[in-house]
Amino acid sequence: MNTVIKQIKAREILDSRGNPTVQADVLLTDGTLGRASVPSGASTGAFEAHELRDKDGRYMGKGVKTAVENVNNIISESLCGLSPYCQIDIDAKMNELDGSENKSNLGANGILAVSLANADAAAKSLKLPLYKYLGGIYAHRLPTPMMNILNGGAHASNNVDIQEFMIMPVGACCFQEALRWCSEIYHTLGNILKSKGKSVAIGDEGGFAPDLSSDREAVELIIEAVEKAGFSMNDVKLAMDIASSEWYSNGEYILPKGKKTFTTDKLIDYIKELVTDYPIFSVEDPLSEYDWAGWQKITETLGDRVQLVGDDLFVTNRERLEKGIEMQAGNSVLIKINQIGTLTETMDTIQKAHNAGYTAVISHRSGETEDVFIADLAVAVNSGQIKTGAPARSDRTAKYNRLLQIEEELNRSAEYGID
Ligand code: 2PG
Ligand code: MG
Repeated sequence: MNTVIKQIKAREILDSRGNPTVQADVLLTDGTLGRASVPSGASTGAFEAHELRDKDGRYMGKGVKTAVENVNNIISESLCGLSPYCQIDIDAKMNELDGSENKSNLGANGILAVSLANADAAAKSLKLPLYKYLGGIYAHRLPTPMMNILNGGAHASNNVDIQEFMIMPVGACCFQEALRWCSEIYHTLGNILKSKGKSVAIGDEGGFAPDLSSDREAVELIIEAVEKAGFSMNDVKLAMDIASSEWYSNGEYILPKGKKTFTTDKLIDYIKELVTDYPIFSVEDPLSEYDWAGWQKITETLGDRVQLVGDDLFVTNRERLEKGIEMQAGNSVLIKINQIGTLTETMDTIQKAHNAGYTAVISHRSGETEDVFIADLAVAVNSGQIKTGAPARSDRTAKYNRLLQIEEELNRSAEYGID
């Protein structure tokens, strides 16, 4: 007898910030249970798929009971009886049921939970690890982590305006070594901050969140930590998420904490100085999701020297990415599954990026759960890069720990890093 979906059940659970989010179970007729939980952003892009929140008295309005009910009634009724192996059909069916441009009727949070739980169930029922089910025989590349070890912006209550300062252990031989390097650098940074009398409190993604005098101080502290931990800046590169959409208002960039204002040109000049002075490999959201002309300009100026990643700009959306490719805006896309809301559309955007010579960086959200789907996805599509926070806090380390398991399982066929 053919295996089909027998039952779908969603529930409201908590994410790493203590806010509600959706978890879904997909049960198959062969007894297999697939499960997935959905993350949630703080610095969300204006063009993301709609995260449905109840906006009532529960959980300060952040409850997701309506999204859960939509799964348990509308989605469940229409998907039960379908084959779990036809992911494209299942995702298309949910989009059809929703009927909106941005999944605002049923909620992208509910839809995504089912989409991912279905893939999990399908993989388990075929007795395949998820990365192999999603990626096939050529899924073998362990990603270079982009580890956010110093947090600012909307992810921390310190005075730092840039949201993320990250390290990338590009010179490590394998993922296991890369993870160790990052952990040693992270702890060394903590000790340096303590010795300078600075706070070692952490932000939403597990990185330290001290008050600092400038962005340069943040970068220099990290370089000091890398070198003190015994590594060279040839082997460990830096990355930043400027998250500048958060600053954009009426054509200007107004930094809320530093109370500075930049025009597009001045912000490009400033980023150019940082990239010239420090070993920075990647800059995410240097300009706003509305500033297409600025993106073209920065890509023309820096695109051959540095990876320019569109997060809020592209929101994992194929059409926005196509526009960027056409306009030569950026050279990389950040992939966040809940920005677009189904696995099919996520894979579609990744393929589009790769075909156009753009890199695709698989990413967590600042609000996460213990779900490790993105670790398997990163290997499945041979992305070469993953951004999933500091080597601290289980919501972040769960993904890194899953990558350790995958590397062990792939054994000699595993390759590490950016291709
Ligand atoms: C980002 C993310 C993840 P958020 O801007 O890249 O680091 O943050 O989930 O808050 O959008
Ligand atoms: Mg970002």
